[in-house]
Amino acid sequence: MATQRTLSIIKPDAVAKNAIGDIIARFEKAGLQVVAAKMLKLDDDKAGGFYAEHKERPFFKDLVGFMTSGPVVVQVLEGQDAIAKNRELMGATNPKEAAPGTIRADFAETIDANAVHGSDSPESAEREIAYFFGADEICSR
Ligand code: RTP
Ligand code: MG
Repeated sequence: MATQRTLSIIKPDAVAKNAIGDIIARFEKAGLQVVAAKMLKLDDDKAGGFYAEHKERPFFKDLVGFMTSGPVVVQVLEGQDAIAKNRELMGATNPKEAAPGTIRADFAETIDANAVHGSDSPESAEREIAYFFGADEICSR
C-alpha cells in the first residue's frame, strides 16, 4: 500500500472537550504522522466551501453552523494507506453506529457534532489539503 496524505479536522465539539491531544495520539499510535497542523476559526464561506459537495443537502446549514461554532484543528496526516486508515480510526458518521474504540464512538455525541472529519478519497484529500495548506506549510518527515 502506498504512502498517502489525508486531511483531518478536529471539530469544534472535540476541541471544546479538550480532546485534541487524545485524538492526535490515536493517529500517531496507528502509524500516521502529523506533517502539517493549524488551529483556526472557520467562517461561513470557508466552512461552506469545504463542504460544497453537501450544499443541496438538508443538513448543510446546520453543518456550516456547527463547523463555525468554535475553533477547529486542521491537520495533514501522512502514512501507509492514510486515507482509509484515518476513516477507520474515526468510525461511522453517526457516533451511535460507530464501532467501539473509534474516535467518534469515544468522543462524539451526535451525527452533527461528530468530533472529526477525514478525507474520503484520494481526490478529496488532494482538494482538501490544498484548501487549507500551501505546499510550504507541509513538512514531510
Ligand atoms: P466528514 O465529511 O465530516 O468527515 O463526515 P463523513 O464523511 O463521515 O460524512 P458526510 O456524508 O461527508 O457528511 C458530512 C457531515 O455532515 C453531517 N451529516 N448529517 N443529518 C444527516 O443525515 C447528516 N448526514 C451527514 C455530519 O456531521 C457529517 O460529518
Ligand atoms: Mg465526508
